[in-house]
Formats: sequence, structure tokens, C-alpha cells
Amino acid sequence: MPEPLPASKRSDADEGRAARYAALETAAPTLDESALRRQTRRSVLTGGAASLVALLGWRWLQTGPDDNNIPVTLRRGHEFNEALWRRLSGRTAPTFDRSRSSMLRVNGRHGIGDEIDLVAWELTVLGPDGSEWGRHVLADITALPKVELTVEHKCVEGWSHVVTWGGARFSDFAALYADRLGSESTDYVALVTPDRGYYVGLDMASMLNPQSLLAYELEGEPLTQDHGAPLRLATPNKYGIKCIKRIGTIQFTNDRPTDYWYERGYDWYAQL
Ligand SMILES: Nc1nc2c(c(=O)[nH]1)N[C@H]1C(S)=C(S)[C@@H](COP(=O)(O)O)O[C@H]1N2
Ligand SMILES: [Mo]
Repeated sequence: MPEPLPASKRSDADEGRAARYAALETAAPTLDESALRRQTRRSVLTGGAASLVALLGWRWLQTGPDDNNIPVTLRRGHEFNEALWRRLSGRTAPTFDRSRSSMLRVNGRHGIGDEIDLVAWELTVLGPDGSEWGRHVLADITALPKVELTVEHKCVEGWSHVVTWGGARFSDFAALYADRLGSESTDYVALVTPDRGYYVGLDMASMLNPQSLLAYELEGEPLTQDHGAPLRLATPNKYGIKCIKRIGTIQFTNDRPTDYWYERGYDWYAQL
């Protein structure tokens, strides 16, 4: 059994975090809880995504990786929402009843060979020029709305397994940076282990898919180190190679990030 993760790494961090939350609340309208409660699940997703895109701005919409005819479509106001929804969510992978899921095998230890001190762990967020946008303890992620998803995890090696992830939507996390994302051009997200031994890159649309999670639980338990504690990526729309375990750094970037398995001959997009 993993040790329970501490709510924060040090007690004086609480004050700093409270101040950050106060600042974030004004920066992140999609996190307004009373507004969220008033909406249906579907419209929460649509509304959250739409607010984020409004903040991300037109440039991102028009220059994204799969925007074929979107600028044309966007000239027509009544088709705006549909285009936005397609653009942002992509496909939705099937979900399963929780009873069908069971513990995942451990597969791949690049960048996680040694155990880390989970208390000392921090998530660093960088902007396109490499400057630091923020730092997070796990409590910052668990404070976001929690999502549980029972989905099929598929590995390029040819096996798949139905599993239940628990975590925060990446889109909710990105909304914490809505102001900065609105003024910078960021088509991609690069995620790297603390030792830089494993790294993945995903396009922004795939990351903003509501099924793309920053996961801290597997089968209802905190992640073990082997499965990527304290925080990993989980998305049923990409092969397992993209589901990086033990995220240390998240960089918003305009250049397509390199990727551990892309460099070794696999498809960069790795879409399912
Ligand atoms: N840091 C890191 N993350 C990783 C890997 C890895 O080697 N190192 N392997 C990937 C692959 S190929 C798969 S299938 C999944 C497996 O996740 P699991 O070990 O929790 O089953 O993790 C992915 N994330
Ligand atoms: Mo995999």
C-alpha cells in the first residue's frame, strides 16, 4: 500500500496557496463552483471549454494542428459552438461500468526507475519561452473538480486493459493559466518526468479533451510509484505511450515537443 499523500508539503505552504487561489479565482472563471453546479454536465464541459477558448483567443483557433476548414466554419456564427466542440473535444472514447475495471499491470519505467520523495514533489509549469509560470503541490490538483473515468488503456505493444482513473481534467488545470494562455501562442503541451528520462508531447486540442486527466488515482487508490505517483497523464484517446507517469514539468509551447517514443520510431500523434 502506498503511504497516503500529504495534503501539503509544509504547513506554511497553506498561506501561500490560499493567496494563489485567491488570485486564480479571478483568473479562472470556469472554476466558479456555483456557476458550475447550475449547469448540466454536458454544458459544464461545453461552457468551460468555450470560456477557455475565448481566453485562448482566435490565433490559437486558427493555427491549431487540425484546423482544416475551421476558419471558414467560424465565419458562420451559428456553427461556432459545434466547431468549437469538435475542435476541443475530438472523439470521446467509450467508458465502461466501474465493475469491469481492475488493476493495471506496470509497464515502462523510463524516467521513474528510482522512487522519489512524494512530499518534496512539485509540478513546475513553464511558458513557451521556458520561463516559470507556476509551481504546484498535489493539493492544488486535488482541489480541482475530481473526475473518475473507467476506460480502456491501450498499449502499442498490443494489449489493452479496462481501468479506472481518478484525477482532474487537464482543461480545468489549464484554466488556472487562462490569462497567460490567452496572451501567448500555445498549440502544444510538453510533459516531462522530474529526471527528464521520459517525455511526451501532445497537441492542445487533445489535452483539452475532457477525457484527458491529470490522474492521481488508479482503481480508487493513490497512484503507486510504479504507476506514476504522485501525478500522471491518463487519456483513453491516445496510446499508453502518451500517458506519462510521474509528471515533473508541464510546458505550454508553440513548437511541437519531442516525444520519447516518437524519437524511437512511433507515430507522434498516437491517436486511438
Ligand atoms: N514515465 C513513464 N511513463 C510511461 C512509460 C514509461 O516508461 N515511463 N510507459 C508508457 C507506456 S508504454 C504505458 S502502456 C503506460 C503504462 O502505464 P502503467 O505502468 O501504469 O500500466 O505508461 C506510459 N507512461
Ligand atoms: Mo504502452
